[in-house]
Amino acid sequence: MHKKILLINGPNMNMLGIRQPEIYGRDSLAAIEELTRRRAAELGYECECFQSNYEGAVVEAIHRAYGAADGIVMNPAAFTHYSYAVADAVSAVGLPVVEVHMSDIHSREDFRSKSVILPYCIGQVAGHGKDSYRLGVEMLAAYLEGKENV
Ligand code: CA2
Repeated sequence: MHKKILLINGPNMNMLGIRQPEIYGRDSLAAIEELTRRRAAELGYECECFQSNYEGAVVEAIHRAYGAADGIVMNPAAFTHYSYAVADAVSAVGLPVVEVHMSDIHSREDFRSKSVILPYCIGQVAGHGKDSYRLGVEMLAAYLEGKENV
C-alpha cells in the first residue's frame, strides 16, 4: 500500500480565516490542508483531507480509513469534548491517531480541556495555531517510522 494519512477536521473548521482570527488565525482551511499535504509529502505520505460538520460523517471517514490509510491526524473540534461516537470509531479502527488543536484547549474554558478522544490517540498537539497540523503529521510519521523499524 502507498503510504497514506488522512487529515480530518470537525465542525466549524470550514469557518477558519473568516471569523475569530484572534483565536484561530487568518489562514483558511484550504491553506492549512495544503500546508499539511506538503509536509506529509516531504515525509513520504500522501495526505487526503476531509472536513465535516456532521458527527456521523466524521465517524464514517474514520471507518473508511481502516485498511486504506496508515494513520490519521484529526482536529475533532467540538466533538473532542463530548463525542463518544468519534472516540469509539477511533478505538474501533485501531489506527494511530494524533489529535490536533490550533488553540491551547488547556488554557481556555473548562469544558475544552477535556478530550474524550485522547485516550484512544497516540498523542495530542495543541496551541500552535496552524503549526499544530505540521507537528501532528510529524508525530504520526515518527510513530509510523518507529513501527517500521521494530
Ligand atoms: O483549537 C482548536 O483547534 C479547536 O479544536 C477548535 C474547535 C473548538 O471547538 C475546540 O475546542 C478547539 C472549533 C472551533 C472552530 O470555530 C471557529 C469559529 C470561527 C472561525 C473558525 C473556527
